[in-house]
Amino acid sequence: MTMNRLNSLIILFAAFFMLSSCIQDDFDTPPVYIPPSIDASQVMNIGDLLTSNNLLGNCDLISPIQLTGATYEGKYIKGVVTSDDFAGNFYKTLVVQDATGAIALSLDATNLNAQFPVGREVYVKLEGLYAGVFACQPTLGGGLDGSDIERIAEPLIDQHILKGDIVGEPSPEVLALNGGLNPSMINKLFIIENCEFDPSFIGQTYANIPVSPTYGKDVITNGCNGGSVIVRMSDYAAFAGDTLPIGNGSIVGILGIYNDEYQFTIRDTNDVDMKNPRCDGADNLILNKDFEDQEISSGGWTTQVLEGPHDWSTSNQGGSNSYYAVLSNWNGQGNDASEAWLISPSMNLSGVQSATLEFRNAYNYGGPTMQLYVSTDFDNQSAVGDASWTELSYTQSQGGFAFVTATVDLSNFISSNVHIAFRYTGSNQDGSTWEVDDIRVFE
Ligand SMILES: [Ca+2]
Repeated sequence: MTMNRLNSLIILFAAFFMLSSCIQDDFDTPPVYIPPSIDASQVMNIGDLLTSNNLLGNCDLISPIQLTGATYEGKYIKGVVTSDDFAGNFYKTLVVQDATGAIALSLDATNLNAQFPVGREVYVKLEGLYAGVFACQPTLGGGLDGSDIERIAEPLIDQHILKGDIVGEPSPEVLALNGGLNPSMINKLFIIENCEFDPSFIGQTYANIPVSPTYGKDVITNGCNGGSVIVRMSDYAAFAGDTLPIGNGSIVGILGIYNDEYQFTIRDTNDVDMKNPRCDGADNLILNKDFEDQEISSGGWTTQVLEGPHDWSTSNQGGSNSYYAVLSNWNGQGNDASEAWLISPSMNLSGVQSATLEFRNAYNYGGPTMQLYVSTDFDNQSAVGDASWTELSYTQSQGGFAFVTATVDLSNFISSNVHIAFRYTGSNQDGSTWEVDDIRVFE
C-alpha cells in the first residue's frame, strides 16, 4: 500500500468517525422497514390461535393440525421476537409474543438472530403451517414428522415470516416461583426476581464442559420465597464454560416445557444478574461442597492418591442424614500405609476483601490427624507435590465420629488461584477414619 493510499484511508476513516459522531442519533434509530401491507383485520391474536387449537396444557392429545380453510386464509399473527440464538442457548427456534400470548416457531435454520433479533416485530403467515405441541410446548411448524411437528424448511421461512419494525424487547412479566407455573405462561418472557441457583451448583459451570450434547444441564433455581424452576443450559452455549454466579438476584428468560417439566431458558448471561447476598443472608459463597450428590469430584474437586489403595469417597453411614467425604486406610484386616488428598477447584479470590473457609469434620480410631492445606500455585492437574502448600490449623473433632465445625481465615491467601486440600495419612500400624462435610468458602 502506498503512503498516499494509506493517507487517503486515514482521512476517509477520520471523516467517517466525524460523520458518525455527528449522526450518532440516527444510528441509534433502527432502520426503517416498510412493514408488510397487512391490514389489522388480517391479524389474529396469538392467544386466540393457542386456544382455538387447544395448544395450552394439552400435550398428550394432539397431532399437529394444519392451518387451512377460511379461518386462516390470508391470516397472520403479529408478535415481537423474544428469543435469541446468538449465544447458542436457543437453537432453530424463534419465540414471539403479543399481548395475548406467546408461541414458538420451529425453523430449520440457524443464525436467526441476524434476521430476527430480540425486539423485532414479525408477521407470521399462518395458512399452510402446522400448529401443535413439541414435548408439550405450543409450536408452529412446517409439516408433519410422523405425529410430531416438523420444522419450517429454510426456503419457506421468508414466505411465512415477514420482518416488521424493531420495536424493542418487551418488558418481561414478573414470574413468582412460589405461585406455581401453568401452561398459559409457556413461551412468555419473564423475569424471576429474588432467586438464586441451588447451592449444589455453586462453583459449577453453566453447562457441561467438555460438551455432553445429549444432556445439556438443568440448573435448579430457587426463589427466596419458595418455589423453584429448572434453568436449561445448552452444552453448546457460548457461556457453557462460565462459572455460575453464586449470589441472589434476578434472571430473565423464556418459560418452556419439556413434557411434564417446566424449563426456563436464558438467551445469554446478560439475562442473569445475581450479585446480592444469598437468600439465607450468607455473604457471597465462593465454594460450597456438601456431597449430597454423592459425588466426590462434582464441582471440579479432585483427589490424588500418593500411597496405598484408598481414595476419598462419599458415605452417609453412621446415622448421618447427610452425605460426607470419608477416608479410612482399614482394609478389613489391617491398615495400609496411605496418603490421599482431597483438593478443591481453583477459587478466584482476587476480588474479595476477605475469605473464610468453613467445614465440618469428624473422625474415629487412632492414627495421624487429617491435615488442611492451602495453595496459590496449584495448577489443578499436576502432582500435589509440584505445588507449594501451606498447612493451616483448624478445630478438630474430638473423635467418636462427632462432627465439629471449623472456621479458618483465608485472608492471607487472596489470589486468583486458591486451592484448599485435605490430606489424609495413615500407616500400616494404624489409621483413623476421617470425614469432611459442608465445605464452604465465603467472602
Ligand atoms: Ca453433606
